[in-house]
Amino acid sequence: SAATRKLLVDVHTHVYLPRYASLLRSRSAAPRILSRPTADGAGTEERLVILDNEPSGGRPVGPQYWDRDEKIKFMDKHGIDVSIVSTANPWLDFLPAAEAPSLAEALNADLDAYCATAPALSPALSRLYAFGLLPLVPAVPVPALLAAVAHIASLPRLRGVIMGTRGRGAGLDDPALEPVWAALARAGLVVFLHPHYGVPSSEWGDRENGHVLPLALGFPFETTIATTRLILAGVLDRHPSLRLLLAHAGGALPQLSARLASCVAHDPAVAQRLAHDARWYLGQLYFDAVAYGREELAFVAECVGRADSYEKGADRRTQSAQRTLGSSRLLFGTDHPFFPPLAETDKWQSVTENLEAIDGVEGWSDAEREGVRGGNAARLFGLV
Ligand code: 5CU
Repeated sequence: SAATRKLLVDVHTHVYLPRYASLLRSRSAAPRILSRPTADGAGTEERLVILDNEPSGGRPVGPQYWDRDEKIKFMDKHGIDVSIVSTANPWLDFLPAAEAPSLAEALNADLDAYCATAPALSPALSRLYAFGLLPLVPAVPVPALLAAVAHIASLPRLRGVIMGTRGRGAGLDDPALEPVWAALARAGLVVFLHPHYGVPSSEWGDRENGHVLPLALGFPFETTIATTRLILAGVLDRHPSLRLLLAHAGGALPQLSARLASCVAHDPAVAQRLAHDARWYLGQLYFDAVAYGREELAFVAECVGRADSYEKGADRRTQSAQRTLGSSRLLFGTDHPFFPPLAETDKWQSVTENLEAIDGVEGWSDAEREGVRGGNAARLFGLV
């Protein structure tokens, strides 16, 4: 039965719901959806332009972003049992504070309906759950954010929130967010932290590299900086039950965590603010497994599994216990509908690469692989 079968759960999969796509179509500046003649002049095509200076006139966009049947077809094609969908970037970031709360409320209700009316796996298990949206824009009153958290927590298919890196405009170390972290932790909502802005385009030089540098490097660097600032502000010390899921396997944070710990240790003003060695915080986080390589997954799991061993007086875990602990924080994702195949194929390479990476990590047991494929998500999101 669906309850006992080992589930494949996709925690990184996006939508632009029809209400959101209409908003993007109504705009004349990024983020927007524009319509233009096709190259052969025979018709029109829609393009998604979500960044200023976006190369190549944006990217193709179509029903795979808003049509739920397309999401289910994609899931069926890849054997995905359950998806936790999230609105794709840039969420509501560009809206005025007067408009964002009501649109967040409407989109969160839309998301719950999108999930609730989909075919279910069993009476107790839907195929679709979602991360809601908070109206995180400059000058939005904190009570409006708290009302959005309460609304999301009341919607049965919404199990978390997706959040960009800017918070209310001042980043995730903004003290104004304190009550929001507290409310999210209390409600047990998972916070999916996702990039949008990358690093300044002036860093990418004059050579035409399409979307490669902003997506491959800019996105994960942005996540790395935002999460580091949140850690250094003591958010995880004050809210130990906050569950934070980092996009793209945490970007460069695992690779840089020992350097971060060393820099903190050499800066007493920062070190005295933190309750733990900087590496410890990795063990408090969750990471999507959207890394495309087995070595990368193994490395993240190793850093996470060892995270608390740097504390003074820490017990030494065996290597295999560290591996189990580390892999328990990794969760399969696809990034659908981004990274579609360029030619007609059966399965999407961006999906098969991530599944092969999970299968290929040396030393993981079957149980550890099953955890990353779906068991960890089932526990984190309360699916079973
Ligand atoms: O890699 C990704 O997650 C994405 C995304 O979410 N949005 C986007 O514009 N491109 C890639």
